[in-house]
Amino acid sequence: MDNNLIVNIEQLIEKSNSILVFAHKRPDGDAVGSVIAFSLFLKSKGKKVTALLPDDPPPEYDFLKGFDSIVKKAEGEFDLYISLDEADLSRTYNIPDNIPKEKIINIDHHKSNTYFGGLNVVLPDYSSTCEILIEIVGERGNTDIYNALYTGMLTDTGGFKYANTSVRTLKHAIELIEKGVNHAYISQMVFMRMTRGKIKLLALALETLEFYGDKAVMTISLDMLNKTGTTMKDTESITGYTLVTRGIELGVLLREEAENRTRVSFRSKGKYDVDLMAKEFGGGGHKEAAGCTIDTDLQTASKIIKEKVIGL
Ligand SMILES: [Mn+2]
Repeated sequence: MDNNLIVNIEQLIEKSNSILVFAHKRPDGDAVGSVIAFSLFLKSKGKKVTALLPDDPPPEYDFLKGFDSIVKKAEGEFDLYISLDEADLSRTYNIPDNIPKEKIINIDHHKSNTYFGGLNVVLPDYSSTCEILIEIVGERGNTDIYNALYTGMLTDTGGFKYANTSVRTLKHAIELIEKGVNHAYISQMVFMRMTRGKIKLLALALETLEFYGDKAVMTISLDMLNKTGTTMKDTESITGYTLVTRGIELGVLLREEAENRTRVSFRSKGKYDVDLMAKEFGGGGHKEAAGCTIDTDLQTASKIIKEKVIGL
């Protein structure tokens, strides 16, 4: 990335004392990793930092140092606001109202980003926000910071499996491993530590899989969460299972968030642009991973998706 951008970020940080670092609702590994990494980085520079995620971060990231100091809500004024992995400020909540635009640094890799900051570092060809931060932090991190950055890059690329994994991404991964990141340990922490409840939830979810040509639909109801003693944050990584079947090009996961609110997540192997699909329902994301919320009950949402996306 352009070195001038890094210099501009540095200047804003140097001028500021209290800084709010935050990411989007329903945080994924990139949101958690980037918020943790950048807040640790700013703390190492002697700044007074508040790290915020508006919803509980998924438990698979609890091994990252700094996980326990993330807060859910922040009020009052800060000298500087750093938004990470958010296409738009509407993607988050629990942050102070009416933040002056010039006090916002917007660092993101969504191509739908609305450039809401005074300084915008929007790089859609980067795998993850963490990958952008790797270049900003450079040699000035420590193991805790590098672990968090590796985690975000690992999860946003599906373990370096998705098409967003570039040569640069892999070079950055090597760089972090050379700096002491234990990649096997992080993989185990992130991918091999499901709770028994979550495994049971996954089994129930797999039972609901329906196949329509090259498309697959999976459903998770509140009743299934209750039965397995799980919560919404346990469902984040289940979406990927909609796409693992041979011949399936589009995976859809419908999650009942409340009586009249259904979260719809889309995954694609590349044939379908799911960012466009999600946008039709007021959502968005990337070409191969996107989501939206439909304000209806699970059954109605399922009907809408089957008509408009599956073509039934
Ligand atoms: Mn991301």
